[in-house]
Amino acid sequence: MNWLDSLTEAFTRRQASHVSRRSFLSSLGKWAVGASVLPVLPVARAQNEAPPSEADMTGIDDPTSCNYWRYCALDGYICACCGGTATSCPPGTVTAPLTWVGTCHNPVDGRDYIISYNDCCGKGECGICPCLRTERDKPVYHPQLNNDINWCMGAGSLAYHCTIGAIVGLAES
Ligand code: ABN
Repeated sequence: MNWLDSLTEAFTRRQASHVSRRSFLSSLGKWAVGASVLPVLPVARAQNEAPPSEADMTGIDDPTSCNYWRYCALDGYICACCGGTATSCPPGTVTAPLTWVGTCHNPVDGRDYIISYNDCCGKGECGICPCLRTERDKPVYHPQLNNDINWCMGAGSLAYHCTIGAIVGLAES
């Protein structure tokens, strides 16, 4: 281990003679800030979620259940419980023209579909059938792929009521 001691000593002496105290402290500070910020940087954590287990499959074909296959990235109240359907807003609400999209697996035909999640707006929160699923949900800096946004901003009224899940098309792999 003598060689390591010598090497470390030589390196330390060299640094001491070439680097001022101020610049050493400044570098140390930058490293400390960098190391503390790195773990809190936003990352997409939802990408590798496991598929639902056998026990979770109840309701996978029921549009009023949060387990319905089309709702794999739905965050909100299910419109089918609020006087609408899986694809249409309840009477008295307006379908938001801006949406976010997800890709859900249909277990019946084994294919993946692109789903448009439209918020229904113009009435207060429905409050029935809350649902939060996050398959392939992306951080908010990919807004079109993030579900935690009130998309009523494009609908004339910011009042959020519920969310539908309409098939846009097949997701080609
Ligand atoms: N897109 C559903 C939603 C609405 C309001 C607030 C958060 C999420």
